Amino acid sequence: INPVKVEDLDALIIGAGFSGVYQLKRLREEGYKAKLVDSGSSYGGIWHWNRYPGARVDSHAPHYQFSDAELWNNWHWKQRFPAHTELRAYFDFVADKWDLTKDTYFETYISSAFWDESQARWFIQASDGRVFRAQFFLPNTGIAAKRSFPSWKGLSSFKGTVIHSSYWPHEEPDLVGKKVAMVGTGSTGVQIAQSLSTVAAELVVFQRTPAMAIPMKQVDYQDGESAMPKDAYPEFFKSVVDRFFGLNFQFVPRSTFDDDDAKRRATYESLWQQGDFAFWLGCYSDMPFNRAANHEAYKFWREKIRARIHDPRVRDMLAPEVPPHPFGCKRVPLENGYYEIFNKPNVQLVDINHTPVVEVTAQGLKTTEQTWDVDVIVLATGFDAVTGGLTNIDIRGVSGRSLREKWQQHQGPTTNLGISVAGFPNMFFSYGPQAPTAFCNGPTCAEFQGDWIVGAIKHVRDRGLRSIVASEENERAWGKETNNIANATLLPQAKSWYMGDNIPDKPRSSLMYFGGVPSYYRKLEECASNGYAGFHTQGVRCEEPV
Ligand code: NA7
Repeated sequence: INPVKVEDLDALIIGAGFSGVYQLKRLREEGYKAKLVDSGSSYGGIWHWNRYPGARVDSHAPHYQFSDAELWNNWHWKQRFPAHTELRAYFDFVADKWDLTKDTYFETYISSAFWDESQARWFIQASDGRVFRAQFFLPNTGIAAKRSFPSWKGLSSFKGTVIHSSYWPHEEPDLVGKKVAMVGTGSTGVQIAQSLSTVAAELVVFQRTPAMAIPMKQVDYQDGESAMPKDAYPEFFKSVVDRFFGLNFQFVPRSTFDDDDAKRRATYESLWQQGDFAFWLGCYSDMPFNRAANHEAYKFWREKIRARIHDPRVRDMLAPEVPPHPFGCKRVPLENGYYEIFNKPNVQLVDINHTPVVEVTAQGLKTTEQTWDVDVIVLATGFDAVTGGLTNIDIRGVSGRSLREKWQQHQGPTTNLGISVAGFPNMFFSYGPQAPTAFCNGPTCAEFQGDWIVGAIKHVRDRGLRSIVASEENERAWGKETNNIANATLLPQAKSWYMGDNIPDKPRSSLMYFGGVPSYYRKLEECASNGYAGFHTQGVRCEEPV
């Protein structure tokens, strides 16, 4: 290492999304020297990258923002579910208000990080050769930092354009009048298909598993209008950690079959009319656990969806009689007219579960049944979710042990409280594995996990300690608890990224803590108030490195 290039810091934070931005602000408030790096060129994290047509957040305003009054008093959302452009504008506004740019390095990709025990410092290397030496390493890489591509033969020989959803060109490609193949029907595919159906001459949607999407019910706000009076915001933001998903949904406090047919139907109908995630996250309390209860919800969903599709063959493909998995056990997309696009003459649906893609030719996609010649292939094929951003970096802890290898050996991620890994001192992440993460409103998790992380850092610094790290014992217990909770639900009955199923050879384990935000939040609080129980600290302040 060339010492000239080493920058000394208290903390190096990766990721200019909600988590990283919040940690930079908080650490600086506490007087620490921290820097934020991101491989992208603007703030927003996932919103920097996800700029495909139709990209918008599925968590509604006013939840999806920071709780700082200085921000929300001066920011007015234009829509209940803001688009990526508005979200990036919000991040720029935050960066300005919080004066973030002087401590941010964009276009800086961190390729490796190793813990030097003798100095009790992380050495963190960027791919351009720069090195940061920091006591604390905070990789907030998010859930979607590593793209997933199909392994089809011939993809590179395609003569047209291939675009992954999260690598959409900043110069918007002109798709007017083009023939477009779009692969994948998760939340991303649903949004892209809705948008492209209005511009492409032909849009062919390649579906492996039908999405069980529900109506978003977008709302446009007039100037200054908000879903809630702003004087209610302070109480509201305090209460988000008491909500299961950090969002304002509560399960119906009854079981599905406690209600007779008429009452159950009325309940479903009212949830459906609310739109948003109400029919998923606010449904009967046994829906995530009981197959019969779940199927009842599926039948209602199916009836609603089928009524919107004209062609009986397409109806069966999009909303089959036998569900491919229990309702809500894969991420439920929110849609705005998704099902109606399949009534349009320029949109076709191909079931690649029955007729798989065999190869990509110079002209397009070839399935076992037909060749589809197109100008553009859009891949909405997802991510090595939750863990991919971390395992992409060569992170080495005590005795040079690799995080990637540790998680491979353990057949899945290992953490204590979804925030720290045994053997990797002074390293914390927010919105990562074995935390509520995708089952928690992003800014909610970013704030309370961020506060906990800053608290742990202060604990170490104020006592003149060298380091803090999860204990192996607590890590095992947390892994067990996380997986036990998942196994008590129907979630493992779906092949989803929640369980690592979407990536070939990725070990199957629960990538998230499904016990809800309130319970998780209490556990973090208890741990901190008990002197970071379950974590080892090492005494004696390290000498300043020479
Ligand atoms: P998802 O939810 O992982 O969806 C990816 C979609 O792509 C899904 O329909 C997959 O089908 C399909 N897919 C993936 N690989 C292939 C291959 N090889 N062949 C055919 N089809 C494939 O990613 P999204 O980007 O939609 O959403 C990610 C999350 O970001 C989202 O849930 C939000 O939380 C934010 P499958 O269902 O596996 O059969």
